[in-house]
Amino acid sequence: MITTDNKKVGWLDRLKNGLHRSRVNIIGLFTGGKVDEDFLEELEFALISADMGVSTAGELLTRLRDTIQLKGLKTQEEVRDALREELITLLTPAEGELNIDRSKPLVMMMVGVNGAGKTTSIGKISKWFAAHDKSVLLAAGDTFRAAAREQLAVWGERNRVEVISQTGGDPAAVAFDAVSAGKARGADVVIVDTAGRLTTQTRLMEELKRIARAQNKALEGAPHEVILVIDGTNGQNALAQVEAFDAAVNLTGLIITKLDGTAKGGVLAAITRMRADRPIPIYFIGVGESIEDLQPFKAEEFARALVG
Ligand SMILES: Nc1nc2c(ncn2[C@@H]2O[C@H](COP(=O)(O)OP(=O)(O)OP(=O)(O)O)[C@@H](O)[C@H]2O)c(=O)[nH]1
Ligand SMILES: [Mg+2]
Repeated sequence: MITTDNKKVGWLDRLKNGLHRSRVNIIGLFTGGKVDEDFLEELEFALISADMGVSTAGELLTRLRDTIQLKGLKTQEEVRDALREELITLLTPAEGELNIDRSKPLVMMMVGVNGAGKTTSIGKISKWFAAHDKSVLLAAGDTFRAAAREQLAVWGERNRVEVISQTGGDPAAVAFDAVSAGKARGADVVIVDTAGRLTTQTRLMEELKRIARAQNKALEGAPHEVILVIDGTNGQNALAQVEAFDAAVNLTGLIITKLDGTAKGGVLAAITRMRADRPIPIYFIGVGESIEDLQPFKAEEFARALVG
């Protein structure tokens, strides 16, 4: 998604601004003083406050203490470099590129809690695909609300992307129709939007399975990607969302939005660590509402934005 160097600089600044609160708390500790137990404890607290959670921050600090001993690090500046490296190592398994050429059409299903940013992200991604000469078909699987259908329809018109919808219809039927249409028309990508749902709404979580099965009936192997969209300001609750949606529909990727508001950012480290054995790639992160505000996740970029 990164097209020019100019855009890239703008993006990095936006990411840094977005993570401002955590950044100030963490970077503010590096005042050039001594590397003692008080300093390390304050650092651990700043990482916990940045939404990393107690265990991830604890693990980072254990590794950092080992490195300080092993390499005989003396200055805070050296410790900051070491912290950045540890964070990059922790986050790197979450880097992953969306490979859309492995099926035609490639079918992507978007899931998540209410208001996470699913429909907005679909809009941004479709626009990007369209700009790269990939034909996209959208399934308005959020059949509950007319506004949701309209939201996608507007996006579709703006970007010359066809939207399959059904007034008051069954989301599984809409998904089936869209994947069938995508197959028949030789579309490159079919994206299935779904209504937001809470992880505690058992019936709605079950419904997701049915929506996924309908896609598989229309095209074996579909959905190829099941992407959980997470609101970056949800903090540690994001972990529960990953577990619940993964248990229901086997997630293949994540998008973390709204890293521009009150989000603290550390939750990306917590999610990656939680799934250290079987990482779920974070395909994109979002720092705002315009199309350039959704960009691929890069561990080093993110670590630099968070801890300097
Ligand atoms: N600041 C900010 N706002 C965002 C971002 N992504 C989405 N939003 C806003 O979040 C709100 C909800 O976005 P939607 O895309 O409608 O969320 P959704 O997951 O489709 O919501 P439901 O369909 O109701 O579950 C909208 O006002 C978006 O403009 C982001 O990266 N940053
Ligand atoms: Mg929506």
